[in-house]
Amino acid sequence: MKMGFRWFGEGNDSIKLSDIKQIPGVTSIVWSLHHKLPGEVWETDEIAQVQKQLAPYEFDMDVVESVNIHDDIKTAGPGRDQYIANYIQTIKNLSTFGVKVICYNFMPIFDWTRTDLFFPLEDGSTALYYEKEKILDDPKQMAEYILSMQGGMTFPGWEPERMERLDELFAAYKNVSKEQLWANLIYFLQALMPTCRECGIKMAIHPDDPPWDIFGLPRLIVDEAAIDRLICTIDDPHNCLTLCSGSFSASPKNNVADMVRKYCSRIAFAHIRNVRHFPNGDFSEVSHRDCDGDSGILDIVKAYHDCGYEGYVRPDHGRHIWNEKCRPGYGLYDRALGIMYLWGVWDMLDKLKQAEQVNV
Ligand code: CS2
Ligand code: MN
Repeated sequence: MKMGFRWFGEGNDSIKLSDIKQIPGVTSIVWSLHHKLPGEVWETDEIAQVQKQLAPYEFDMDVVESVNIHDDIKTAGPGRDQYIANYIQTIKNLSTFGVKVICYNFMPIFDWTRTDLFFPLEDGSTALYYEKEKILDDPKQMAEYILSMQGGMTFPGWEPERMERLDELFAAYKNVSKEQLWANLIYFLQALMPTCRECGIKMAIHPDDPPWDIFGLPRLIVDEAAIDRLICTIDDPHNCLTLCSGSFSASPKNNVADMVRKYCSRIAFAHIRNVRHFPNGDFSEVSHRDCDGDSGILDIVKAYHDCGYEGYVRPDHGRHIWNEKCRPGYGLYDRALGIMYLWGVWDMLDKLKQAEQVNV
């Protein structure tokens, strides 16, 4: 596996590239142009700036997360074809910098959704938390809460410009059924595939987080049946997955290790994160250590190892520890601990495999 670390860009992240460089085994910076609104073309001079920032540290820029998708593409609105043309141009521009994977999602209106961004855990740290009951109420209240936590930082998928237009957005999605949303996703991907083939770029969809409908909005990428549908409908090696263990395992029905084994050849990017379930359906994010949560981190890492996974990985969210002031879920310390846990398991599996090969 190739280890990555999500970094929000100079002036937009409290973490320095020189600090990331000191985490063992990190070779990729998972980056984005966070000032761009969904639908805008990413220009080559803007991409070149990031390349220039990463170069002294010898990080690659192979994985972009996210190039967000305009709501007109998701709702088949009037600007859809123009926004798809812009997306295709962005893919072409990214490919000239050697980008190999684009992580994106097709969630209506809201990206990842949590009700508490700093939920206290028993050990004194805090983490992202989802309280099911709270999602029954008012989406505006939730958006206001999330935006109030931004403190000047960008939260991808929670652009204030979009959140201000929630009524308009909900109206645009009113007549978009789950089936129509599927049709719009397929239309979008079909339009992109020729360019992806030409440019050698894989489109890696991130699951819906959490993996169920919220506020009456349909959500697609929630389980194995949905993945089957997606990859069979467009059976192209450039139509891939970002397998996010934390997103899928928020639903106890999903077994992420099984998914890894089933879809390994189509996983371009792995997010590894651990989640603890509560009997009423609430869930909390926890450390990467297997026994701290219910995602089955050891089984997941073993599944990747058994499959000979050579794609990109990153620890997804971490807790907030040691009083670090950071973007929710994206501190330095706990993600670095997560990486070391993942390497610990991986290196041991490598060693056992080598010993097995010597013994045969
Ligand atoms: C990420 C997602 O922070 C997170 O939960 O895993 O927001 C992810 O970046 C997007 O859904 C990808 O488009
Ligand atoms: Mn994720």
